[in-house]
Amino acid sequence: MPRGRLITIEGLDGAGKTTLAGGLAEALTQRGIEVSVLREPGGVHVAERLRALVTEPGLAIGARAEALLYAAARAQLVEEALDPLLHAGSWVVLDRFVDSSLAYQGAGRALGIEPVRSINEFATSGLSPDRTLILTIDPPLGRSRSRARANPLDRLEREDDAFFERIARAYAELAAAEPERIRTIDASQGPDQVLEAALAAIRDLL
Ligand code: Z5A
Repeated sequence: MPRGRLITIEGLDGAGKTTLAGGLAEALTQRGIEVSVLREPGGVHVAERLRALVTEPGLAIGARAEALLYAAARAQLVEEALDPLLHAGSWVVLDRFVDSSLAYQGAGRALGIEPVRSINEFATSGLSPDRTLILTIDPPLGRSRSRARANPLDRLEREDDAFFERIARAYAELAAAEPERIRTIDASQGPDQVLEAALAAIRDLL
């Protein structure tokens, strides 16, 4: 049984990651590929509990504790869902993964990319995506899309513009450093164009 493929989707809030994950899974299913869609933080029971904790608006959580909470949720997801699915030959479309921690905690919280990378190496036992699609969007456009939804803003969504600008810059640097794994897609386009660009970016894996 060949190992499945891990496709991760990254980008700022409101970039359209969840929308793309659904569209991509549908397109892969139509091609006869078995695919699961999961999200971070979350995807399995313990990680969903950690998600509720780490996104709760009223909590004061230090930057290091925040990075470790995201890494703990990820460790559980890898052990309980990602490894078994990939070993069983299933593809996984994952809404956020390690690059989110590098960008949000490493750059946004200014903990540094390398320390955050190292706790995540431990959390994931070095699991790396076969392809990562970063949806690029101007922070104000992403914010306006997020705010158009009925949900109240979570703990991180309440941060200022400079926080999100640091994250956008970090994503651009990560993409430049690993062009084979990471492809960027202009997320200011409509959902159909974004899906088309995503399919083009994973064509070599199909
Ligand atoms: N976080 C972190 O700090 N460190 C980590 O390691 C991880 C996460 C894993 C929760 O993540 C928070 O955790 C997040 C980052 C942090 N907080 N912040 N800030 P999340 O992924 O659950 O939250 P999110 O990024 O805020 O998700 P989101 O707002 O749902 O955004 P999205 O998935 O990218 O967008 P969407 O839900 O697909 O679309 C948003 C709206 O735009 C919706 O109305 C769509 O219909 C619309 N949309 C989507 N695509 C388009 C296009 N192409 N054109 C026009 N309109 C569109």
